[in-house]
Amino acid sequence: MAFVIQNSEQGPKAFRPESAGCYLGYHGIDNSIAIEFDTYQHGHFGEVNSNHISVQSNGTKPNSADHKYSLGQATPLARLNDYQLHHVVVTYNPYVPENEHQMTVGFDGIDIIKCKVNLAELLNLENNDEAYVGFTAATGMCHQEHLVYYCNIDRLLP
Ligand SMILES: [Ca+2]
Repeated sequence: MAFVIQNSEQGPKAFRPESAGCYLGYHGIDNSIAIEFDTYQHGHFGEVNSNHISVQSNGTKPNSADHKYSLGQATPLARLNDYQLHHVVVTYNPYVPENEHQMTVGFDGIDIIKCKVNLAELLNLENNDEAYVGFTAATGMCHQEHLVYYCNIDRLLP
């Protein structure tokens, strides 16, 4: 599954049915960034294992599940599909000093990914800071349940 920030011209209908299976539902959504939670290893995507989190973007072009578009990735200590709830926190602060990371992905209390990414420069956003957020998920020949137990989005900066 993936947490997706996007400002595609298709708006909330940007989900692409052809991006099932290994494409996790976000592949092909233009003008987007996705934080994927991937439990299957596809060798042709350069994935390191079957239990990884990756921040994926191709800027304003259609996004890709290929890891050559990864801005940062990590393997969490726990299995993503261990039937347990995991606490994920994605933090984005564009106002950090130039040499620091604007985006972090925390998993069960540990920041495991830090990315230097400025969404206003990477993507074409409404009013330079507005976009759709949501989740996509997909499986191919295998079956898996994806559960978002709670989602809260806080805007901490003006
Ligand atoms: Ca992947």
